[in-house]
Amino acid sequence: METKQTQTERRTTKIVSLARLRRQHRLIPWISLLLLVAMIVPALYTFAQGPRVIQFTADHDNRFKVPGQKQPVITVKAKEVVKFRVTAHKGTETDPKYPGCVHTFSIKELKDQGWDVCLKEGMNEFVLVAPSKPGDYKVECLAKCGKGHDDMAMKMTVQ
Ligand SMILES: [Cu+2]
Repeated sequence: METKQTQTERRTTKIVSLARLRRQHRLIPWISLLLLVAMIVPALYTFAQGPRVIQFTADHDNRFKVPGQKQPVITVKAKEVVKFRVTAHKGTETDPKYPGCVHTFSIKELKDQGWDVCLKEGMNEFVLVAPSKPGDYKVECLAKCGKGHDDMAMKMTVQ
């Protein structure tokens, strides 16, 4: 036979564990929210960063120049989205076949994928997607820009 005291104790324990359970349940929405934030923040961060920027110059002496490099080479990853920031300066001639362009930024075998960009005097910004096939590609200027035009080229390495 249970005493009145043990009955009360058991009832108290039940109430206490019920209260604990309710408290734990109250945490669930907060934990879910925290998890959601933990998932969204890195995604937003990646999105806000945007594509990698590659800068170079298509100069008045009809040469491509990459800062810090003697022989200009640009390196991208296969299928990478790249933002180009190109400063272009007019050479000794302009090509009537490319009106308004002081040079072009072209890769012959990738022309149909947008890799044929008219470079206007000053700052040019454009976004391109790197080819999926790794290897070395030849970047050329296709607008006859005067002395040195035939050698106006640089290498793009796709990794
Ligand atoms: Cu040229």
